[in-house]
Amino acid sequence: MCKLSLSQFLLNAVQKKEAVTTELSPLLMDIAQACKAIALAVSQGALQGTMGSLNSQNVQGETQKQLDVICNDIFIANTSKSGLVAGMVSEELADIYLPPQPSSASNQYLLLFDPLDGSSNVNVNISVGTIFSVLSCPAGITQPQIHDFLQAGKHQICAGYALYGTSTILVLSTGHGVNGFTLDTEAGEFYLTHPDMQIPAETQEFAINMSNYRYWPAPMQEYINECLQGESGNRHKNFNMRWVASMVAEIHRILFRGGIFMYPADSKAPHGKLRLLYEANPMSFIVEQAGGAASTGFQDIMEVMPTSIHQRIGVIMGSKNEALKTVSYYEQGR
Ligand code: AHM
Ligand code: MG
Repeated sequence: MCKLSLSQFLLNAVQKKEAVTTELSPLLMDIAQACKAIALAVSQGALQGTMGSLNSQNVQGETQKQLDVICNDIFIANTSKSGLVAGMVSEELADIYLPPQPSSASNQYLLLFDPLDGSSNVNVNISVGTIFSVLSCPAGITQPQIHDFLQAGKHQICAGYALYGTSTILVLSTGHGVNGFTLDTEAGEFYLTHPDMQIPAETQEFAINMSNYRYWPAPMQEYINECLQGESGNRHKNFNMRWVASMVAEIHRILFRGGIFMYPADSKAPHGKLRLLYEANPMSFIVEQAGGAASTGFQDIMEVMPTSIHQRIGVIMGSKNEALKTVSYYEQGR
C-alpha cells in the first residue's frame, strides 16, 4: 500500500493552493510533533507516576492534572520556536503566552489550544485528546494582546484535534474538507488514513451528560424527551446514546458514524461548560467542514463574537439534520 505522509500531504496541499501556505505547513508539522510527544507522555503516565492531580487549579477553577500541565508545556515547546506563532491561548494558562521572538520573526499566526481535553478520563485509560485552532495574527502585530485573539470562529484558518485512543489520530482541516492521519509509532510519522471525512446528515444517536437533565432549558429537555420516546413518539424512531465525557472522542465517533453532541448552557452552567476559543470553535470548524452543523441553540457557534479568551459557550453539533432539528426546539421555545 502506498502511504501518504502528513508532510507529503501538506506539500501537495501547498501546490494545490488549498489554504496551506509554505508558512502554515511547518506550523502544522510542529503541531503534529507536539501531538506525537503528548501521545507518548499520556501513554507513559502510569509508568512515570504522572497520572495524579496537582494542588493547583486552572483559570476556570478546575483542579489540574499533572498531565494537563505536562502536555501544555509539550505543546508550547514544540510550537513556539519557529517564529511563526506570535501568541498563544491555552486552557491551562490564565493569560496569553507570547513566545520569545527570534530575530527574523514572521509572527503570522495565533495558536489556541486545549492540550489535554477530557483529562478527567486520563487515569482510567479512556481516550483523551488535544484540540487546536489557528487564527491569523493581525498585520503588523508582533506582540498580540487579548483583543487580537477575540475573533469569531469563522475566521479560523485551520483547526483540528489529536485523539489518543487505540491509535493516535490527527484530524485537521484548512477549510478544504477534513482529513485524518494515523500515527505509525514505528516510523514516527503520521499517514493519511481517513481522507475527506464526512458526517452522515441523519442520525439516531445522541451524546449528552444526562445527569444534567434537571438543569437544562425546556427546549433541550423536550428534544431529549422525544428522542427517549423512540418509535412511539413524535420522532418515530429509536435513539441510541453515548457519553464518553471526552469531547474529542465524541466528535471523532460522530465523524465516523454520525450523531449529535450536546453540552448546552443550563441553569448550572449558564454560559455553558465548554470553552469557545479552543474547544467549541475548532470542533465546529471540523464538524462543518465534514458537512455537519454547530450551534449554541441560538446562533451558529462560529458566528459568536468572543468577549474573553476563556469564554464558555453552549454547544450543539454533529449530523446536520439532527443539529438543525435540535435548534428548531430552541426556536420554538423563544
Ligand atoms: P476539560 O477540558 O476540562 O477536559 O473539560 C471538557 C470535557 C469535554 O471533553 C467533555 O465533553 C466534558 O468536559 C465532560 O463533561 P462532564 O464531566 O460533565 O461529563
Ligand atoms: Mg477541554
